[in-house]
Amino acid sequence: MSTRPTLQCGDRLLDLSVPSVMGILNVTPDSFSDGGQFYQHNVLTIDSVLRKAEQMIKDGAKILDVGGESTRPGAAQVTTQEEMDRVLPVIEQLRQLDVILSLDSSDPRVIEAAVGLGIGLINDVRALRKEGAVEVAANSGLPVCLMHMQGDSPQTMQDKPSYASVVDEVIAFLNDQVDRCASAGIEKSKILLDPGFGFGKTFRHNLILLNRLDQLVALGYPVLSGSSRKSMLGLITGRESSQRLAASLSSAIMAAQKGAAIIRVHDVAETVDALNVWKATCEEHWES
Ligand code: 8Y7
Repeated sequence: MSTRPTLQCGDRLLDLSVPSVMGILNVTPDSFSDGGQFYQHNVLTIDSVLRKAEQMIKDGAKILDVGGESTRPGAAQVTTQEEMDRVLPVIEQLRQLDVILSLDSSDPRVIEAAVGLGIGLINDVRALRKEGAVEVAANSGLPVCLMHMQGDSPQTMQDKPSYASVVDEVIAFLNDQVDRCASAGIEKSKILLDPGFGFGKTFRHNLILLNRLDQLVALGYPVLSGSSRKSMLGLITGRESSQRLAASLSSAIMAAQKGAAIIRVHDVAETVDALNVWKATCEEHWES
């Protein structure tokens, strides 16, 4: 019997033998593309988040990524308390569902509190570079997704992205972060990597990174790819974020073909269908 590669995410196991879909749950009033969807008169309604989460699970999401900080370029900064007030009640409610909960946060105090509520994955766009974050992550024993971003913050990352070689620099950065995390006691088997589409990158940088995603995969860590509705797709198609579904599916398939393990998306049902078609054509999944 062959053993499938898996990743232990808290009390749940993620199958890494096929690409998994991570559904995006932004509990922010101001996020790119879907900000404010769970707010009524400026108040977060947990019930609407729960309904959306249940739908995403029905549609085939294996992971839900809960985030309370908008990383849209130029978005207002959030305080620790505000971020906690947004994400912790949601995590508490979603904890009962049959899905891996991922926390999208860079704040060690928010991460620590969410770990206490039973999340299964830490997803940090700042790759645990905030003071105290790597220690909290190491103590949790949970897997961590380390994302590349040029610069320290979404507020400034798009000022003037520049690289001699974007693929080499992203890989060098991520290798450095892996070493730093390993030194802090995070097992390498618990690390995932992400090129960070749109984070301190020009249109061309994003295209090169997607085209060369296999080079990141070749490092041997599961790779998370997040291009859903991003501006690179808007530049190619000339469409607004709400009209970028077809473009998002196309980039999701490309990422899967290049070996990505997790695809982070807004549109779960459609992405699961598209990936299933791709998967059916992969030799190891042919029905006899
Ligand atoms: C990514 C992400 C965002 C991504 C990972 C958006 C939180 C912007 N993008 N996390 N977060 N990778 N790991 O458009 O690409 O969803 S926020």
